Amino acid sequence: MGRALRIARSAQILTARCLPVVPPAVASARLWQQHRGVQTSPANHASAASSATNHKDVNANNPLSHHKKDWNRAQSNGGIVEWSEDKLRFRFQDQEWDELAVSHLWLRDSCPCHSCVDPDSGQKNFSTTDLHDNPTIENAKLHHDGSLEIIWANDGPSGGGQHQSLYPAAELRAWQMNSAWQRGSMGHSDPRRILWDRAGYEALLSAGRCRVSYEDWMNASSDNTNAAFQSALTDLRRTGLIFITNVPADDEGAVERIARRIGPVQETFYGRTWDVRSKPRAENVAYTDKFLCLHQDLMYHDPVPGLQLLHCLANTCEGGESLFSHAVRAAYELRLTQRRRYEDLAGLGVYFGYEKGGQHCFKMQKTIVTAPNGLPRETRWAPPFQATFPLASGEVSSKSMADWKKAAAAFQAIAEAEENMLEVKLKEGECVIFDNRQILHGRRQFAAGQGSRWLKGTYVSRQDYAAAAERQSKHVLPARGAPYSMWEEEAAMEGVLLAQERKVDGGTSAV
Ligand SMILES: O=C(O)CCC(=O)C(=O)O
Ligand SMILES: [Fe+2]
Ligand SMILES: [Zn+2]
Repeated sequence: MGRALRIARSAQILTARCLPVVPPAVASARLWQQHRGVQTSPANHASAASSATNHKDVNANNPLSHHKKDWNRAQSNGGIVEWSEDKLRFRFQDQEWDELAVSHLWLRDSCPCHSCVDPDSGQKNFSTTDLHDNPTIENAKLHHDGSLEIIWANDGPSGGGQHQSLYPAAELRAWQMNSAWQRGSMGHSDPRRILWDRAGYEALLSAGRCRVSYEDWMNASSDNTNAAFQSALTDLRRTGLIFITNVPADDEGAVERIARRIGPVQETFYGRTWDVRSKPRAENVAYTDKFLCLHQDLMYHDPVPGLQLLHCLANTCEGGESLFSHAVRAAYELRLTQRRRYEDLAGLGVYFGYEKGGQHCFKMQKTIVTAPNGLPRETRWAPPFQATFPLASGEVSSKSMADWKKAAAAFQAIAEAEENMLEVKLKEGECVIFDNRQILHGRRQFAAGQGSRWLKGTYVSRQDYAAAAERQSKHVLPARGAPYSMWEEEAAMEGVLLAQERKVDGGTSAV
């Protein structure tokens, strides 16, 4: 769920830097013996060469067959691989063709072998510019274990000789998922988001979801296999909001320890952690007893924090209820009901700023951050923290501001609607974690004179949150053959909205 989620994690990065090892079953000594400029003997490549044939569009049912090209084909008990002069496509024995045709250049550049990628550092030993524009495949084969072997002819980094690449099966699955991601609004291994409204979230709580005890959250083995922790992290990724219960209420260090189960805290000029308490001449409206409308934190900060945590140490004042609303859900609804307003929020920028105590932050943000397919991925909404608009004197800037204002009001009305907004009064010893890029938070005014209210907060960066999600996905990567259906459980929670979106969007992918 996280979603700068998604700053694109390219398949190259995934290939070359994250999965350096080839399954032992297919790693042969010769593969690792190659060095830059050393030519390997063609006789070594008999395995890949064995069953290749040349043919013209053999598979009429192939979704890619409308590209009228010559395709070479190699069939083995692992499946079929075909390559034309610039593309390669494959199909495992038990699968349909995947809608994936990768370019020779990309494939050669992504070779994970130890002469191309340093096995210790995981860094590349050649530059993409060393490659020919369109590297030549001499032969290819899908092995029984699902790995793909390619023999390259006239290889740039090998000084014009041959080069052998072996891409592990897990990599091929990752390519398939990555291409699904490029078509959709989510990260390649992200679970489907639950775009909850108040009733939807309350139903999850009643079903025992989105809540985990401090003991379970902290009590995980070093490889994070603890089921309660994994389930809470999944809930966080899907809903963007979870509650940790029974946190020691007098422990000021607890919030940082809770955060560290996901990743290091993101320190900002507010500190590693910070206290939300009403005080005179507060440097932030959060540190008063006033009503605080729905917002996201630090829209003027680069990077915008990924997760926010608030641990409640005291909450005996009257009022001070916490408010939450799913901003991406509101963006979807806006898109469904007022498309022009949606486009305005996705296209027009608004400025956020903070200038006090020697700090100077200033940033332009689009209110709705969209995925490549135009669907909403994140939002940037924080009315109290807006800076002034660029001087609205010319016709263009005056119109932009007026258009943004109308669209923003429509978005706000949806986000703040009673049926969309969750209201909870945090108890002492509760800690809330929410995705600051997708969930809006606020609080009601409270009576600071009687009782006390004290929250301790911190952030985790988007990057560290994504890394935790990635670690988790490694545990639950689906078996071959089921890459897209893995997160389908609970699709009912996405309900009417998703169904409508599918209709509007002509079937485009996951929410
Ligand atoms: O007082 C609260 O409940 C929340 C304050 C707030 O918005 C924040 O700490 O970011
Ligand atoms: Fe806030
Ligand atoms: Zn290589």
